[in-house]
Amino acid sequence: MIGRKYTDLRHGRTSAENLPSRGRAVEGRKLRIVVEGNIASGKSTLLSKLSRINSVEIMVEPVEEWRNLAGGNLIGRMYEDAKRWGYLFQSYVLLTMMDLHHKQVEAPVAVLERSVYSARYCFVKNLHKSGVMDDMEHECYCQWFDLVTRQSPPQLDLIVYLRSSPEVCYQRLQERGRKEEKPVTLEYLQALHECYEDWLGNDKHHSWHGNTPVLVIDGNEDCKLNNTLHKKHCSNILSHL
Ligand code: UDP
Ligand code: D5M
Ligand code: MG
Repeated sequence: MIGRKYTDLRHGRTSAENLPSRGRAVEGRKLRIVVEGNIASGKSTLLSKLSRINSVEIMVEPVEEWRNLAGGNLIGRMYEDAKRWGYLFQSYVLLTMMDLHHKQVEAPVAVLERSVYSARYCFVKNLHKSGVMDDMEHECYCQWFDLVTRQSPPQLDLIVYLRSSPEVCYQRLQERGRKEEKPVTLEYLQALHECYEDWLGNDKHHSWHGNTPVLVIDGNEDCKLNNTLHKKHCSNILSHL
């Protein structure tokens, strides 16, 4: 459990001096949380609320880098033709996300949007399962993944799974209106949802990553209709450290 003052979000800001000293939050040790969930489940929106806490620094997914690689829009190409660009995209996600995992931050708590693990256990798994990524590409990706994560293991102290239904995600995705995401179908979101459920839906602690605790949050509730919702989520997250 983290210090009481630290979790007090009434004023939207707390002090970095109130370092936690129990549980995973041992004084002096910086903590890393990853927020996971389907496309348009509400991760970035939740992160922007978490960023209002002084002791927290957020790191959003490097979508802008994926949009601009040597002048080309790699994520756009991946959505247009995943068979041609899927492997290259995943290899760039691995590179950019590993960079994010190992970025040094000043704040006691860093919150990342997604991780190399969801790339592998949800997106890549789905690409392979659906036959878009062939066996050789998959094998090569997995060998790279195993090598880099073994040599530089990402620190994970808590996984927050924002569980939103595929239907809710689809509606939010359309409202968000990113042009690259036009090809995204409800079926694709359903397939990813299944992968997320297989990966994080059942465990309270994740055995594959040193028993990292998994906190599941209902993402279907709409923060635009309930302005205290994020305060509740933020307190809940910090109380699990
Ligand atoms: N959104 C919403 N209600 C919520 C959370 C998010 O309407 O409770 C909207 C948000 O404004 C955005 C879209 O849903 O237009 C997707 O949210 P976000 O980008 O945070 O999702 P992510 O893809 O990062 O999970
Ligand atoms: O994720 C941002 C966008 O990036 C969204 O269109 C999904 C896509 N994305 C993120 N990671 C991957 C991987 N590993 N493979 C394929 N597509 C990916 P958002 O959830 O909207 O914040
Ligand atoms: Mg996002």
